[in-house]
Formats: sequence, C-alpha cells, structure tokens
Amino acid sequence: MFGFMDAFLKNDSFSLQKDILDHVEYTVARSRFIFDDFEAYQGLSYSVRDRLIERWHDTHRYFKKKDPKRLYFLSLEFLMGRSLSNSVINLGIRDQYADALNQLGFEFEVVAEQEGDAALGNGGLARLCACQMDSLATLDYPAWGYGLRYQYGLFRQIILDGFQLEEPDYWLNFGNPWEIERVHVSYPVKFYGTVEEEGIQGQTIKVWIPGETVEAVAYDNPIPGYGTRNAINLRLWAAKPSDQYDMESYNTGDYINAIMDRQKAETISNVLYPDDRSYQGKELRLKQHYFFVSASLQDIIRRFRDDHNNFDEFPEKVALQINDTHPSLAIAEVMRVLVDEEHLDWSRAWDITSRVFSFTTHTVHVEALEKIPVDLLGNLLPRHLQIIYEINYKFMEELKSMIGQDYDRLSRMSIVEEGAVKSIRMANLSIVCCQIVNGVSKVHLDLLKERVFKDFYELWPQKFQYKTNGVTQRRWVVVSNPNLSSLISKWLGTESWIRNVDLLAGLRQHVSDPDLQREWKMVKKVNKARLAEYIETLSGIKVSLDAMFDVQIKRIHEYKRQLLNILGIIHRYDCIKNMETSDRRKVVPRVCIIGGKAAPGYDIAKKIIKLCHVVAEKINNDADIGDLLKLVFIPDYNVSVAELVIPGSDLSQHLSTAGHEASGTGSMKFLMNGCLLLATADGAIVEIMEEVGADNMFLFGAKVNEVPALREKGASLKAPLQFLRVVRMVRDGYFGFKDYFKSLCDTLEDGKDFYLLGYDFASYLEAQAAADRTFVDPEKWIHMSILSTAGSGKFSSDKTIEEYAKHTWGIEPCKCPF
Ligand code: 26V
Repeated sequence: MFGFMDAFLKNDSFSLQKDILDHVEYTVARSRFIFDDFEAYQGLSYSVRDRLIERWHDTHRYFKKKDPKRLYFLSLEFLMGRSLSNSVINLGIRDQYADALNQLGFEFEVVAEQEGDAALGNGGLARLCACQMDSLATLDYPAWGYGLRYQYGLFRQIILDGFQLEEPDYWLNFGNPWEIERVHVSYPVKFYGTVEEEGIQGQTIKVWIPGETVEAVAYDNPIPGYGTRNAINLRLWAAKPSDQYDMESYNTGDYINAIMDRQKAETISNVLYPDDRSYQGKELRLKQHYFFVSASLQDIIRRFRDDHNNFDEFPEKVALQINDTHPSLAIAEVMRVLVDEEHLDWSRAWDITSRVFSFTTHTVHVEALEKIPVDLLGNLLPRHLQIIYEINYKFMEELKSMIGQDYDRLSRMSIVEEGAVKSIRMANLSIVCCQIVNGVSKVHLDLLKERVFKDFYELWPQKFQYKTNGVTQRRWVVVSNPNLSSLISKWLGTESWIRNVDLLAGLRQHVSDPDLQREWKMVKKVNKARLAEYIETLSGIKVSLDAMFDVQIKRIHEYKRQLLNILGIIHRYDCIKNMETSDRRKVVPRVCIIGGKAAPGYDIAKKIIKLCHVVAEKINNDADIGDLLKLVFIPDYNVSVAELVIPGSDLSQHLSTAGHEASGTGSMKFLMNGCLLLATADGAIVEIMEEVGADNMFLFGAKVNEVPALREKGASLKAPLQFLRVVRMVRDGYFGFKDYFKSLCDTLEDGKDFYLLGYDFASYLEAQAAADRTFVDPEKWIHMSILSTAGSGKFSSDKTIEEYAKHTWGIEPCKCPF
C-alpha cells in the first residue's frame, strides 16, 4: 500500500544524490555528468526547496484547518542573507546533504559559498525581521511575513582608492531557487484618480475612482522552523503591468509607447531605498509603501473571508504588526476597505481597525520619523488622505475634550503637521490607531516616554511597552559558528539550547574547567584563522592570530561613532611610534577591523570610510609597527560577511553616543559567540550589562541621562589633549587629503561635537586599556568570554517573539503534526 507518509521525499544519501542530480539535469538543464560548484548549488537548493514546499503545504493546510488567530508581519525590509545552510540545518538534514554532495565529488561549504545574499533591507531593522521570522517558524506561531521583492537589493559597496562607490545589487541575475512565483496570486493595486460621492440606500458614500492600476504578484519564500515541521511564509510582492490597461493602449494608436508606459509599472518594486536616516517625500517611495500595503491587505482579507463573513471577528483572527511606520498606510487602507467597500459605519470600522494593529518603532531620531507631504499623498491616494484627515479630526476633538485648548500640545500631537510643507506624521497616525506601541529596548522605551513621544505617553501610558530585540541563535551560532555550537552542545550534554536558549546559562557551571577553557580557545583560534585568510585574500594583509581581533561592523553613521574608533587607532599608532623600542614589547598586538556601508548621499559617513583607508595605509605600511597594529576595512559588509567575521572576533565595539541607538542587535550576535564587548551604556547594552555583569564587559562614556546636560555646555566642554592631538594630525594632513577631511574635523570642534567624541575620548581609551590588560591574561579573557555566551540567552529572538505573542499579538502556537 502506498501510505501517506511514503509520499514525502526521502532524506537518505542515495535519494538526496538522485534529487540533486535530477535538478541539475532537468531544472538547471546541465548535464548530470559535468557541472560546476554553482550548478551543484542550484541543484542542491532546488532539492532543499522541494522539502521546504512539503512542509510549507502541510503547515498551511494545518493552519487552515485550525483557523487560529494569525499574525501578519508587515515590513518594507527583510535582510535574509543566504538560505541554503540555514534551511538544511533547520530541516535537520545538513549532514545527510553534506554526505550526498561528497559522494558526488563536492564539498558542502564550497557549494554553500556560491549563494549570494538576499539583501532586501538596510540594516538593523531589516535583519531583526529576518531573525524574528526564524523564531516565529521555530516556535510554531501561525504567522506570515509580507514584504517587497525588490529587483535591486541594498547596493554593493565597492572601494576605489579608499572611497566608497555604489554598484547595483541585481541579486536575481542568477535566479533565486528559494522563491516560488505565484502567478495566480496577484492583486490589482490602484493609484491616483479622484473621489466622488454616490448615494446608496439613502446614504452618501465616497467612491474612489483610481487613475492607474498596477498588478502585484506574489513570490513565496518558505521559512522553516528548527526542530518542527512548521514552515511559514514570507510573501514578497513584485509589480507587473496590469491587463486592465490594454484597451487604453490600443486606443492610443501608439503601440510601442503604450508598451513602454505599461512597463513603467514594474519600477515600483525595482529598488530598495538605501538611506536609513531621514524620510524624503519621494513619490516612488510612497508608491512602494502603498503597493505593498494594498496587496498584502487584499491577500489577508481574502484569507479571512474564506472562513468568516463578519468583520467584527477580524481582530480575533488577525494581528497586523507594522514594522516601523513604513507600512502605516495600512491603517488608512483598512479603514477605506471597511467604510467604503464593506459599508461599515465609521465608529465600527475604527473600533475594528484599532484592535488589529500594533506598531514597533526602531529609532530615537525624530528626524527619521516619516512625514509625507500632503500634496504628494493627496495626489497619489486622494481617498486615503481624506480618511487620515477624518481620523485626525476625530482625534483632535477627543484630545481637546481631554486636555482643553492647549494649542501647542494639540499641534504637536496632530497627525497633520502645518508649516511650509504640510505633512502627515505617520508615527502619530500609528500611535493614535494602535493599542500597543513597542520600543525595542528598555532604554528606548524610556526615551520614547520622555522625549520622542512624550505627549502621547502622558495621554496613553498604557499603550507604551518594550520588547527587547533579539537575534536567532540558529543563524548566529549554529549556522555561522558550527565549532562553537558543537562545543556548547557537548558541555551542556544536549542540543536543546538551540530551541531553549535558557539552557546556555548552564555553561556557567563549567566556566573554570580548564578543559572547556582550552577547547573554547581552540574554537576561537580556528575561527580567527578563517577570518585571517579572508582578510588576506581581500587585502593582501597578513595578520597575526596572536593579535586581538577587534571589530566594529555596522552601518556607518555619525552617531555610531566609527570616527571615535579610528581616532583611537590613530592615538594607539601615535603612542607606539613615540615609544622606546624596548617598550614596544609590552604593546598588545591588535587587528582592528571596520566594515559598513554609508548611505550614498551621506557625505560625512563617506569621509569616515576614506579616513579609515588612509589611516590603514599609513599604519599597515609602517615598518616600525609590524604586527603591533593593523587596520583593515572589510568592503561590502553584509549578512554573510557578518557570519564570517563575528565568530572570529575577540572584541567588538558598540560606540553609539548614549541615547542614540534604539537597541542594537550586532552586540547580541557577538555576545552569543563569546566575543567581549567594548561599549557605551546605550540601547540593549544596558540590559546586556544586567545579564552578563558590567565586569565582564568594557564600558565607557557618558550615560543617557548625562548627554543632554553635556550638550548644553557647548563650547565650554573641553576635549582632552590626546583628542586634540589626533584630530590635529588629521586636520594637518598627516594622512593626506587635508582639504577633504576639513569638514569632518570641523564636526569635532568645541561646541560642534554633537556626538561627544571629545568628551568620551578619555574614558574610551581607558576602556581600551582595560581590554588590553585583560587580553594578556588569557584565562581571564576566556572566562569572560564563556560568561558572555552563557549570559546571552535573554537576547535570543525566541524570547522577543514569545513576548510579542503574549503581550502584543495575542497569538498561540499552532504546531503541525508530523
Ligand atoms: C529608517 C528610515 C527612516 C526614514 C526613511 C527610510 C528609512 C529606512 C530605514 C530605516 C530604518 C532605520 C531604523 C533602524 O534600522 N533602526 C534600527 O533598528 C534596530 C532593530 O530594532 C535597532 O537595533 C537599532 O538600534 C536601530 O537603529
């Protein structure tokens, strides 16, 4: 008899080999007798995809049968990185695949290296979503991710003569085995036009007569959980021309131009905006937002309607998470559907809408909050603008009844900002509508309450919560640091920590065991060797494995203070140069590694990259210095570079001026990998201190509550002499490019040093000296390193997701049986 389970694909080595070869031959269309590493990657990936699809189908059939409340996670950005290793590990068949590949004459690691990164996001916010998707799948939550399928992901960073250049990331060039195109899942998305009034059953209703239609086509990306059969979906939308245009095209008589016009529709999902600093009112960007929101909501509502016909049940069955304000047009869109299409009265529609949405903000920077010019919105989405005005009118009335005629406060809280460019404040819209507004760390919530959203907090304190960010230990330890992963499992006597991260704390009881310490050190050494090899291939620089590998990798921003790091390196260089040769023996050798992209229009950030290169050039070629100090800039930092660099680092730096980093998640990845942190007490670092103990880290700098008063002091806040000296070296052209660096040095002058590099410099150097002292005591260092990993459990995205599920979304696990 052919049983149900027999229908599943088999995972023995022979079946896997056959599947890989079949895909090489029939999907990739290469001969099964001659194919290269890349074709092996393709064949392998398609065979993994088949297995993902099986689980995906079962999971969705099961969700449909059980009809639990579902979470829909809306984000304009997801930084997924590579999928192959993560997928086979989560499916529990990595070793079987490695063996099958071996039999075919290939090596798993080499084949996995063929995959490019899916970089559909800028930085922290986008990678967080990727980690959270992994946790949602692993913890069996009935969740969907929705995003945009950009054809061009985040630009590739090229370094030419030390300057950053941007190249397009046409990541789909070589195909993408991880997605499934759903030609039949598509929705029309409308733009422009006018709003008219119509009478229906004695009532006047508003009717939007759109002027342009674009089709949104779904591409599904299965996300497998670890240790479960569940595989959830990340559905990304691509824009295609709509058929509804055809008649018009024929009528114009200009066939070729009509086709070209239709083609323009595709530009909507063409490119990811690479600036994560401030929102510029660009029509294309707004179009992207609405395109994404409209398609996702049509899909969500269609699914809801399959089993329900009363929208009062909507909040019981649906949770909509808006990731930052970028998807917040969804609020107006749900209102439009309920009022205009479902003909619910306004207050019933508002009651439903305000119970489905929750909102997480990822910044403390007021200038990064989205503001959409009213003219732009009114032209592109006239009905939505009316709805937002109506929401605001009702909110203002309610507010007046609560706080009276305090016009300053009313205007601060208004969704509509008056001024030279009248705009819609999307954060205000989101706060007014959502029952829960989340920050991403404890400190972030404090800042939201005291500064960014103070007025709202005073009005609705109960709305404001925080869920400390987390990262997935599956990707950041199991996939990227397999040696450490095996070591942890060996010492804990179980692999269960991969799902139950609290178990990591069990390492504490072995922290003084010399065997663990030796093995721990060995793992680090192997990872450092791998990183050193990578550095040599990239830059030709040979680095010593005995040196401390000191790393700062993240987007380049003034507030993240890569400049402080570089000035510290110049200081170190200067000290070594001025030392007696005999004293140089006492210097702790360092390899300083910096990596990160600057937004293409961010001039100062680009200068910081150039400064790093000229300083590196000088130091690395100075025969006096040798192995005592090296500086390496790693170009084109992305998720897979992080996977290589993090396991191989000893120390990592998180230098944001206190009060500027909402959370920070890079620090958590280093922590899990046993790298020590040198950091300011900012964002989630404050909570990391609570978990691993301040004496297991190197902390420095002004505290969050000290920063405003320090800024008040302005020019009277004098920087220390060492600081003035290194800045002067740059200013005077010691590293060349004197004129070019002038504006960068100007940002550090007394009274202009907004990010307080001068003020924090002395304590930064002290923290660096403490790191040096500790490094020469390897036993102490390893001790701190083990305790870092042991204390990292709280920063797993599993924890974050459980909190969201319980306190924000109200969803329960729905585990698909085998
Ligand atoms: C912001 C903006 C602002 C306006 C226009 C376009 C645009 C595009 C992307 C972004 C995202 C920046 C926000 C971000 O990545 N925040 C980071 O979120 C992390 C996850 O919560 C957090 O750990 C970082 O501290 C925070 O900077």
